[in-house]
Amino acid sequence: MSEERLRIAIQKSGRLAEESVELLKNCGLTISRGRDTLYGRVQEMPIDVLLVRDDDIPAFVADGACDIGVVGENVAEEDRLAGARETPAELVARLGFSRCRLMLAAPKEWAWNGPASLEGKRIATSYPGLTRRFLAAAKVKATPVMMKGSVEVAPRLKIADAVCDIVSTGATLDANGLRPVATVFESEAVLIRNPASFGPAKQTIFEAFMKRVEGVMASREAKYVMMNAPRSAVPAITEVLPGAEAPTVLELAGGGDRVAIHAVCRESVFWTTLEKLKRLGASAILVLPIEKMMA
Ligand code: PRT
Ligand code: ZN
Repeated sequence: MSEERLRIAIQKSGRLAEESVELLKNCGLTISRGRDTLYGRVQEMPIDVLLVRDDDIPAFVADGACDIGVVGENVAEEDRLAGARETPAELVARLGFSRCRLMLAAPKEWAWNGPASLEGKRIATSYPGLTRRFLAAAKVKATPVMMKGSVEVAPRLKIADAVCDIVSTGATLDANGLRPVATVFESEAVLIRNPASFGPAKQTIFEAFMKRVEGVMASREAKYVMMNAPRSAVPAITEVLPGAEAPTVLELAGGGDRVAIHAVCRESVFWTTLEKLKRLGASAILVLPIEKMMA
């Protein structure tokens, strides 16, 4: 009997590709690719990787060609709204990379008076579902015009009056005489899964994989913080440490009033946090990255 393997779809090349591979790498997984450029095999766990176009990922996952996939939430949500599938793929985790916004943008010369300015207009977009949902919520009647790419040129070509497109820095809109006027959807890379239940073997692989993904996500922001401080300041210091559980308090050699405090902070540690610690009497403060974490 052939060994059961979990199949994950990731983008072959593009804005998600590098960080998707990086995520697997941080999970301790290396992809070996033979001559087949579509298919990779993970050595460390029974996982196969399918390298495809991002637009195909929701369908592959929903239909079971793949068990899980990494895709932009914008693409996953648009697929869900299209309603073409009986049971669309399910979102299982937000991955914190490829952050962007789907935004409405209008010619710079327009006097923008809120979404009502779009009444009766044509809006070029690759995301008609998300655009329609926004317009319906804003009670505006406008027509999305589907375009697969180069959406930003539509107003100049008189194909549409405005656009609804992905924005990251805003440079593309600016270069085309457009300005962002409203956010329709905030997106980041997400992990999606097939909605059907996996068999027990696959479920075990999936859970082990997810434990690693969660570990990677948790350790990304997390820091190990160490300092010396007066024993009496321990409760106040614990309050200041962002997202820390009960810290470890250790005696310092030579005794005295001061102790060493060690804590794992699960949220970003900023300079302002260090300044607060200092004011509470802490000294020799060290903030270290955490490579791996498992609850
Ligand atoms: O070939 P394939 O079909 O796999 O890839 P693709 O070309 O369809 O997608 P790709 O690689 O461009 O984007 C994949 C995902 O990355 C998207 O679905 C988003 O979730 C996310 N993402 C993040 C972006 C951007 N940032 C982005 N800036 N997707 C597209 N853009 C485009 C946008 O469409 C516009 O043309 O970049 C331009 C705007 O960028 P700024 O920086 O000028 O604002
Ligand atoms: Zn695409």
